[in-house]
Amino acid sequence: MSSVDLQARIPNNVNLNEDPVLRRALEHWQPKYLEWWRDMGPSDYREDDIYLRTAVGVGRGGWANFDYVKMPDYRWGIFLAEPDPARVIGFGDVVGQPIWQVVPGEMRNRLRRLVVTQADTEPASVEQQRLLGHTAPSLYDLRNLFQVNVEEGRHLWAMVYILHRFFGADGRDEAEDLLRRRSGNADNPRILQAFNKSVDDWLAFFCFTTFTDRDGKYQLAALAESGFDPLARTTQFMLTEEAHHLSVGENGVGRVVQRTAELLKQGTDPRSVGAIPLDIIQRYINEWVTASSDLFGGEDSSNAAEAFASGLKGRYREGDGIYKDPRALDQFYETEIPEDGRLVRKEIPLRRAMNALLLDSYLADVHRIHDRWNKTLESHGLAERLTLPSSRFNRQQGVYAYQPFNYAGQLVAAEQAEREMVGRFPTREDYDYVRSCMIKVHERGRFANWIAPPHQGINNNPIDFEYVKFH
Ligand code: BYC
Repeated sequence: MSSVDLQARIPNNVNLNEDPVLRRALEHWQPKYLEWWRDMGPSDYREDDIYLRTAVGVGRGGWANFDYVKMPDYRWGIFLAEPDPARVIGFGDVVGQPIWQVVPGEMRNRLRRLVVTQADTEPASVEQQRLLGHTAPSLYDLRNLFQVNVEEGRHLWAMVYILHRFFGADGRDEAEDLLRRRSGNADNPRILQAFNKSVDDWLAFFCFTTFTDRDGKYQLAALAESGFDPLARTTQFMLTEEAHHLSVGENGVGRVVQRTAELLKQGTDPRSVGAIPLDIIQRYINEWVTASSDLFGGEDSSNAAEAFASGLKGRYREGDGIYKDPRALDQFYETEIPEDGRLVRKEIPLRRAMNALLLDSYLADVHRIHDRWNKTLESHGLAERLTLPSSRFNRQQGVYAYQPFNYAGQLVAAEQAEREMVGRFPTREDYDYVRSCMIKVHERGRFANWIAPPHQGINNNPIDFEYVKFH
């Protein structure tokens, strides 16, 4: 059991006090992080007391503490899941070999790239969401936004620890760059496309936390299988926090759907009362599910094959022993790929299809959520249903990128494909309308008219709990 030091300047369970060089390096990075948080973290609300959970350990059942905290005083710490002394590498060419506590030299560059890509998404999301506090539909939602934000900040710390501890001067340079790139900046953007998109309203935020954070869940789960044990353990613990972010998204969109369904059932046009019509919700879903699918990279990828072969990144739930061959050799992933204007059946060697496999697991999860939202429509006696586009539609990465697919995933003529795009994504008017609905609500237990209250509060508190105390 590693001991947890909560009194240290940087709370941690990685024995920072026994490694003064590392501790000093991280303490040197800390004020730069705080400066970034001040400039790029949530705008305003600095003096307010937010009812937040803070990670204080990694033990089962008791890892977090809930209390009022001013966000700049949040205790961002470094926590790795408990080591498993029996663990061996579970996949790839190195299956069955001991896990590594340091980075094998030949894997350094590949691993650094994976860690930096993961790390970069964390501050990016905070930057994307920085203005949303001004239009929160309730205290409950305002608190959830800030909870997500501070924990994405902690996830940045989790990755920066790995960079500082295992990648020397290169890692320290990368950690600095993580605070320099900016979401949406033309000259110095974030690495992955979806993290440069704007998230200017709460429907976009809920779609982001449903679809983009969910990519985080699957990527972290794949890294949690890593033969590089510190990365596996840090991502395992990140997943514990991530679950809440996903529920904020899934329930958030669900509550918007519910409110719209209630209005439609009583014969009220949502637009007449500042709520959000289903067709706009549908267009937001189309936008975010397609952009988030691109985050899995190409379906046929030599990068992914090498990361798998070398034991750096496994499949979803690899450690549960659900795959028949942990080496993934002599097997193929069957798919259809466009060639010369038609779809051709193709067998991709399984190792090269690791991104496709992860995307499939992700999309199965997305379909489950979408079914749940449709159940809400059904239970209100409505005939309308939300849909999900084919995973080939509107892709910018991988084998389907920029190919003329319709919404259902059929290859069509270029002009028809262009026509298919019309009406599928939010228009300027949609964004303007949704933004016009975003009126902040600060009274306890009250919710904006475009969203239903949640079923329960946070940490067994009532829904009308004072989740934010303003000063
Ligand atoms: N945008 O071989 P390919 C989260 C690049 S979210 C831009 O097809 P690969 C979170 C790729 O880098 C989870 N570039 O795919 C959520 C490569 O470039 P190079 C984040 C892209 O490399 C919400 C080239 O295209 N974690 O945690 O196997 C809030 C060919 O790539 C994109 C990770 O992503 C793109 N969408 O896979 C907060 C895990 N896609 O090498 C947090 C770590 C691909 O030719 N990252 N490219 O210059 C990875 O595992 C991999 O880097 C990727 C890409 C899955 C992203």
